[in-house]
Amino acid sequence: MGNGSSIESSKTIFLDINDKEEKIVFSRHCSSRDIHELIATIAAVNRHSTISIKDENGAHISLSPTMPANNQGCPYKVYIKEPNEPQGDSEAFQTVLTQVTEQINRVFKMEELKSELSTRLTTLEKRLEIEGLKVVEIEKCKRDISDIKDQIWNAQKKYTDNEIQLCSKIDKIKIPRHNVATFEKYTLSQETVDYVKQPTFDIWHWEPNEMLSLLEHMYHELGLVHEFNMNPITLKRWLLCVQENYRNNPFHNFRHCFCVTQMMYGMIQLCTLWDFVSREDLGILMTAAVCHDLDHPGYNNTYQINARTELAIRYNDISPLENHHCAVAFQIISNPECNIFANVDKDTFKRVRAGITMLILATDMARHAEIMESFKDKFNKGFNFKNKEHLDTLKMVLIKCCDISNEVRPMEVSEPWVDCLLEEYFNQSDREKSEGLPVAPFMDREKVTKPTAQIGFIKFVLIPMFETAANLFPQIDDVMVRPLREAKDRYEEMKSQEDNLKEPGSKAQ
Ligand code: 0WF
Ligand code: ZN
Repeated sequence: MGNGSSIESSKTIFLDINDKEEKIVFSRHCSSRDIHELIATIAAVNRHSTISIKDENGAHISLSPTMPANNQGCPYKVYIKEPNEPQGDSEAFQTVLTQVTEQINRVFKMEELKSELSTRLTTLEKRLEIEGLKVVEIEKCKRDISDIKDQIWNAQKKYTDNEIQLCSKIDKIKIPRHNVATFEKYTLSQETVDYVKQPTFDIWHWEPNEMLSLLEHMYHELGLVHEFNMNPITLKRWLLCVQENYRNNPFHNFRHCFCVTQMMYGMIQLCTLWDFVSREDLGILMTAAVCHDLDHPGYNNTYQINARTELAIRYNDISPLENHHCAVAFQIISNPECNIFANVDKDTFKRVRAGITMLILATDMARHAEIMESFKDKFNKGFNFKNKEHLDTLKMVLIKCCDISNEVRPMEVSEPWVDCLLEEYFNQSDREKSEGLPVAPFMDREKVTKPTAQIGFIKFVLIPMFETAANLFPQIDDVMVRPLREAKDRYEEMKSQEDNLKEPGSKAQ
């Protein structure tokens, strides 16, 4: 994460692979499949091989990021069973056909089971809620509900574990391997509850589980769980699933999602937004923030389009990333176990879906000028909170502000983000160079420095945007625009120091 937290959250395991000791290091937040694939790569075997590991006593160790650490010289022994040997053409074809048929059947069975269980679950939940059952019946009912939920969860897990090859890669979402029981409930102190409302909140201080608890808290505190009649356990599962579907990029990762959502929560508090917009709109703003960069691959739209990636082709070069983030968001929601909007009526769901989609698509910086002009136009004509178009542009400006708001935060919090972003940018430009694609100067490690990257961005993008928002909510000026001006001054100072260190005559651009 740029401040050493990724080092603390990594784990080292020693393995005996084919009588050779190997050391593997992985993040505690990676999936079991990531570890499986890592071992398969080291052992140079097919990634679909069965891999099991045992300790020196022969006890099986589960292959997961929570596996117990061991020591050098005392490695876990790795046992690999490769898939069947290649067969003759017609035999191989028959095997593949059988496997595909089995998988199709499994998918249909799984869908049937999910649908049947969901219907039973809804009926039971309705009876519990409406009929006012006797205590004994209620307890039985609750046990049934819990059993059914476990069955759906396990069925869904088996389904994803089967790696259905029929779906293209981008159609698959990751379902968390661990259940909500492992999503520990942190008791948040009053101090934390107050602090998380501030843009000064130190977002680096928190472990992934703590961030999940903080997000959960925000949904409860804003009255969104009540407004959308959310099942609190579904909220937990949804958050876990969202976390699992952010990748470990240097910048576009789950901590960025947390940062943007925490800033949205902070702006809602700062502007007492509940006095101006509905709870439904608050839910749209928060949920769009949570989902806005889901499954970001770490390479921007320009790369996607120039490299003619699967995403660019799928979305015809039109905001491919943002369309993808949004599609993944609704793939997650389409899973009954993670559907935080399961209990709203059809019309509400339509409005919420349209609202979230509009906001995620608005985060494409290629649309920056268009959206800002549209908002300024409405403001100049007299902003009307009752007018849907006016409200839509305001919500778009708000999510845009939050998305790129790092420099509003105190320097100790904001600066590591620039390193993370430059790391991601440099990865991209290195790849573009190696693939013979055009490279943007602000991504080129030969051309850009921290202050040069930030000065123009703060001066021409951030300050004007936050000043525009401050026209409607003047409290933004002191709390957000002022730190931006201070950040710009700081980077200008940094740049003159850099310039002074350079050889005379080689003045920076
Ligand atoms: C590094 C700099 C930059 N600085 C930020 O604080 C920040 C926050 N979000 N983003 C940021 N980029 C981007 C992530 C994805 C989209 C926005 N970048 C901006 C670029 C170097 O330089 C400019 C400057 C002005 C206009 C366009 C690019
Ligand atoms: Zn973002």
